[in-house]
Amino acid sequence: MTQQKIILDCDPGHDDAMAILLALGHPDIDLLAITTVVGNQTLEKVTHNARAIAQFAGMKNRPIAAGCHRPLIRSIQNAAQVHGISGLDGTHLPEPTLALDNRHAVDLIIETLKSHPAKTITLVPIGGLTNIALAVRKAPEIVELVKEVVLMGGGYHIGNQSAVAEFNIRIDPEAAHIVFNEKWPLTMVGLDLTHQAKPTAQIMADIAALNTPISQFVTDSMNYYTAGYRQRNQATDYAPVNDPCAVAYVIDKTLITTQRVPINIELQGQLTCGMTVADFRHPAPQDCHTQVAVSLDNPRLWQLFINALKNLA
Ligand SMILES: [Ca+2]
Repeated sequence: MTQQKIILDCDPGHDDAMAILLALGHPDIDLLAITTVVGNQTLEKVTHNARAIAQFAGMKNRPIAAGCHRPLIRSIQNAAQVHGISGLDGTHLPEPTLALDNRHAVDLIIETLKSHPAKTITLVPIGGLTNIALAVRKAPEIVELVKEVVLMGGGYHIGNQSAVAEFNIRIDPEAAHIVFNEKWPLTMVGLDLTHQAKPTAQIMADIAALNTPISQFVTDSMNYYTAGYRQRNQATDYAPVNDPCAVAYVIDKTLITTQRVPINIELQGQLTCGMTVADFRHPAPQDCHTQVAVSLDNPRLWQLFINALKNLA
């Protein structure tokens, strides 16, 4: 099977870290570059975290570049209530020595796309869309070069940052508007899908049983992430993980069912700003370039993830 080449644009973040582990550990993914963007925490913190997790997982000879330190227009909103002051609270990673690429993330994305054959690289944004929006404004020709965009963000019936808006879209809705309106094939892996991605106690036990430094990191991450989730939701199960679902879809498209539907981003609404408005009223038009992720084979997602952790051990 040919490897899928991806660029992962992220803001680690506990679930971003798990997405990086899945991308590095799965043999079907060729992770060409990691780029970072302000989101769950400041650009400085998420870039530090990306370097730390990539080094911890043994990434070599692949660039990591920092991108935008704030959204296009709006002021910065972080997710410290979910990911803590560091962005990875509750975990213990060694201080990274991995060098940061000296290019801006936007330039690294453009140059990487231009240095590979057209339509061989999938963009996987799992944070706010600021870097991707600026890349396509700076170099509009990348629309034709990208194989597809598979992003974690949004939700067609649900929000988390507000009643109807998801965090990654809500923090930079103008950037999301740009990205969703370019004519590249785009899959929105939103909250409707990712809320199905909850590990069971048995899955968490299977991860712990790997008994490696990386499995310990995942256990610490999930314990921290789940404690906040249980408190906020008065729940007793494990927190769902968002970002790994986008990587999993690139690895195996049979894990997730999708529906083609036009999607646009609300920019004006006092109550609805950042909503990913999906129009399900009619069959999708022939030229519809967007689709939403609908249902997940959750046991297979976790099997994929555990296998990736084994490969990294
Ligand atoms: Ca993220």
